[in-house]
Amino acid sequence: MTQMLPQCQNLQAQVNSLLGLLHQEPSLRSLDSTPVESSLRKAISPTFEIVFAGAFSAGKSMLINALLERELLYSAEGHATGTECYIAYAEPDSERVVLTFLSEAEIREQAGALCQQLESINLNQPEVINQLRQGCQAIIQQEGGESKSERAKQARALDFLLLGFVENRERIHTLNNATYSMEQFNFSNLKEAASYARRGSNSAVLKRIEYYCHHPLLSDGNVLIDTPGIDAPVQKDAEMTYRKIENADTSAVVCVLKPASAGEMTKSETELLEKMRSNLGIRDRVFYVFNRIDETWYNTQLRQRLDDLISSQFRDTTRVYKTSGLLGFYGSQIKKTCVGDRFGLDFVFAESVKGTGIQEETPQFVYAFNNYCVTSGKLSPSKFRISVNGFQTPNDNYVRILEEEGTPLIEQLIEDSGIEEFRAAITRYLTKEKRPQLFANLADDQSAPRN
Ligand SMILES: Nc1nc2c(ncn2[C@@H]2O[C@H](COP(=O)(O)OP(=O)(O)O)[C@@H](O)[C@H]2O)c(=O)[nH]1
Ligand SMILES: [Mg+2]
Repeated sequence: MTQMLPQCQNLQAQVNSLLGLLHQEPSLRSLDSTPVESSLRKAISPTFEIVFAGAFSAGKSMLINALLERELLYSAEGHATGTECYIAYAEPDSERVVLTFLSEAEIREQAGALCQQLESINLNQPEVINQLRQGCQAIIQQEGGESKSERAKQARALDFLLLGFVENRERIHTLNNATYSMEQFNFSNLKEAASYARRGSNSAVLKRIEYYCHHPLLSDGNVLIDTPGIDAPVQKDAEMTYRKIENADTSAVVCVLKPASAGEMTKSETELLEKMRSNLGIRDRVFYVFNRIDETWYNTQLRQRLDDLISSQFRDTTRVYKTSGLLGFYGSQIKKTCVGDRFGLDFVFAESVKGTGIQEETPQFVYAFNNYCVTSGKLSPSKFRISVNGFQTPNDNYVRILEEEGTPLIEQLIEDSGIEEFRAAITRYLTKEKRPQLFANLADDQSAPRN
């Protein structure tokens, strides 16, 4: 934690005793002390909210996991949720989670937004819900898969919403947003809570999750906020993201963009950028992150298009970063592994290598890692001599390469992921710009003449 100036160490006690004196003096008793009290609160425990915004699947959740070097948020292709995730600081022995559910009324409203005929649905009739869910599944089939069309996506979202309601029935209140601690769920750590929340049906009925977790990036009051995609299937969820971005209390906006993977901006990304650029207050606090940068290492055309985009449309900002959340996150995880657990295949990736019995499956990261080693052009041949053998499985190649090259290779991978550079930039901005600004504003507020 940053050290306070010595004269500020007992700020609370000093201010309180001044306020006490003020109240004793009859002629001053009528002065309103609430502004002083609220400034005091901000001065003693300031919070700096960093909002992550972007299109669905840009890699927001993976990027946050990479920054925090742990698997907190669910990251997967084709997973769109309306849950807002707050991640704030905790001491190592007091990590915890708070889950807040949608109310039944909000669930009904969302069902209505996804399918107009459902505006007055009674959610407490199991046969009706069953029929609706069957209808959703039929639509997904007709469309040829859940991500094949807008209609299929909405059917998928509605199906999750209904299932989530049924499965969490006793936790959902009619009008209130019920909150639960992890003890009430019998979760013994953040990971268990995260894996509950990652189920599509649970996340569909969760309004908000607060994780209190231990990481230096979060100390000093920094809070990371993962928002629903700006192209979320439920319009209201997308609007919530815009409200957060515009909120004057937001300290930084991290705009996670997809063109490194898609080649160009989507309509909703362009809209997001236009909104931010037209608002002076926001413009000054935006970080642009082109995530999934690894995909441009293997595709000259993608790389060229991204470079053109950055030099034509991002000339007026110095806050442009290129990251691979995927490589950064797994890099941080395999740093803690060794040959004995086959560099994570036996535990970090245990779930994704289970496979069908005869041959292990290959985790997404192992493919990405092997490609990085031989075709990314990132590794200097004088430092690393790496080959991928055709006669070995991808997993065997992966273990052999790491055994041969060890830590220097992992460190190079993490460096190339751009995550550390981005984390350092955010930290610098918060400590060197935002924190002093907050205190300057507080001082201004207090010295401004009031009437
Ligand atoms: N190649 C690559 N894939 C990524 C990267 N970051 C995320 N992904 C993948 O993109 C998909 C969506 O990521 P997610 O974090 O869920 O995106 P979100 O919807 O913005 O939260 C997942 O399958 C990730 O594994 C990256 O840097 N490189
Ligand atoms: Mg996400």
